[in-house]
Amino acid sequence: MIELEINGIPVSVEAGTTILDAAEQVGVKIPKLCFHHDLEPWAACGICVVKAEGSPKMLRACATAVAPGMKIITHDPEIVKVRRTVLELTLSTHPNDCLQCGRNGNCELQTLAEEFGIREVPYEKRIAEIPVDNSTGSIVLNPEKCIKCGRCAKVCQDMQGVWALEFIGRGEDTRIAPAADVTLNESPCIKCGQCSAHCPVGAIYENDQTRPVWNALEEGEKHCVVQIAPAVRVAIGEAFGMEPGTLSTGKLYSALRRLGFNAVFDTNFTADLTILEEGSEFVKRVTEGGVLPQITSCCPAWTDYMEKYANDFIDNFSTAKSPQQMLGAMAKSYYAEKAGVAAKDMYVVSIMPCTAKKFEVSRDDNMSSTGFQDVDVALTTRELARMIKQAGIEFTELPEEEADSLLGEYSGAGTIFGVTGGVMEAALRSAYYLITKEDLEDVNFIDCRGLEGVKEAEIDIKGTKIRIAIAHQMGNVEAVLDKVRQAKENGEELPWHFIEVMACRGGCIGGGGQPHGATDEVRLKRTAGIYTDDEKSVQRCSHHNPMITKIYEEFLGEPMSHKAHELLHTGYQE
Ligand code: HC1
Ligand code: SF4
Repeated sequence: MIELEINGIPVSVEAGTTILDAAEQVGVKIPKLCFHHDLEPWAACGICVVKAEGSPKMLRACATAVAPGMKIITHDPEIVKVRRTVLELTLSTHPNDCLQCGRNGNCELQTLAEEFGIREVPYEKRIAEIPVDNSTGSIVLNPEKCIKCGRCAKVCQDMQGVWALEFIGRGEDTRIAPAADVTLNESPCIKCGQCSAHCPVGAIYENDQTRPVWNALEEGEKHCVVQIAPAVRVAIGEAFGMEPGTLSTGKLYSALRRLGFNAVFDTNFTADLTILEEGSEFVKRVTEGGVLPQITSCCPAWTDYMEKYANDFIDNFSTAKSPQQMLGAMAKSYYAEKAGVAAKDMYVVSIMPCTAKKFEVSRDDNMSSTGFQDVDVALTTRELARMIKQAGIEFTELPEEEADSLLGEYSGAGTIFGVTGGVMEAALRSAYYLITKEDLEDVNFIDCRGLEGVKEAEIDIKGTKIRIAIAHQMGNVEAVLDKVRQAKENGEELPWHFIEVMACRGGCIGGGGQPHGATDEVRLKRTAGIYTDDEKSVQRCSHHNPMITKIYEEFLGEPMSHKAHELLHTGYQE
């Protein structure tokens, strides 16, 4: 351990700890802009400067490791003056339209300007006039607001391995953009939204689609139904001051009813349905010699990546649509029939932790046999939080309500879709049953859980050994794919039979549309909330969900039936 002092407070930390982290441990807050706990520090902005006794120059607290006996001063008039200058220079190239900004009230630059009491900026204002890029329909890049901290490019390159964003230009004209200055839609971007989740200001944000949803609710011409994704329930509370991981399912249902939706459904229900379809598909591939490994397809950023960069895996992709799309298809068919509403008169909204879900709803492959787009609009958790605030709903005071039962009841297996490893764990719980016609004694697959980038396990299903891999955070995925490619090339045994991929760190709980401020600490709290939901569920396996049994009996026939294929399965772009 290294012993040092910060502002005279003794502190003992592990070797390699930065001054910034050591200070946080004793409750001393050093301002930061380019630094984020998910990323390696690169000391770009200079606002975290501190002094060390005996050192002639100021140190950047984010990128300097502690040393034994250091005496650090984090705040004195000279340091505050330097920080104020950094802020003033940043503000000199930043527009003053905070009131019309998507990050108003939740902007790291705005907070610092307020804390430092900035009232005027003694430098000439120079705002870059570069058009806003909304070419993806999922995320919006507004270069005017960019403070060149570099977080988005780091996330895109280092965490996601996509390289859609980089610094282009030189000197004063340096800015963040896709390489060769193409639009985001022409770039390798997979719309995961991790850049928007890490941007400290309003330079990259979700494409706000709350207006058309308000219009549909106000006009009342369409029968408006809504679904909530697994991961939304453990994160939306953060937008209302609640602890990350707080389960807000019941409050969400009542908030959505108060907003005016005619029916409130749960994506967890169709997560259960996905398991029956995808699990049956897997069992068929294993028992009848189909293409293996089977790879999950419910993450649209991952699907986009596969189609662009790994389409040698098209035949490995499960043809099951994602739970979001399945719910839309079931709402416009099964539910529409029951409710006596024509599919053309239905408006399906989904609340997702994800920006790529906006892209998924408009994929050509996601038309179903209803003849209409399965889902009309996908909103992120952040957009729903704003709608709830606009409607004057006190979220924390809401009563707990139930979802509408037809497409709302779910098992613990459905809810764990929201975390990395959850789709796999849910699939294994039911694959065991589908193969053996017996239930597992213990449904917990601990090897599937946790934040390790790639997880592996082997499961013995009465003599059939199934090897699985789980990868999350796009940057971890290529290594998994390469291992499969190598085995195929060398004619060796495949390393795995089933692979789960989620583009965001931690799975959907860490999605690009979730409330800002996710770090691993927050992700673990949201994850714990999901497992609590699983443990308290009456049914822990998808095939035990009574409404799933009912829907097959009344409507779909059996998993993988012709009708199920027409409504619930899809294809991919070669
Ligand atoms: Fe997800 Fe999924 S788990 S993709 O992460 O399969 O977005 O939450 O809704 O569709 O169910 C996201 C979450 C979500 C789908 C499900
Ligand atoms: Fe990169 Fe994802 Fe942002 Fe696209 S959405 S620029 S892939 S981080």
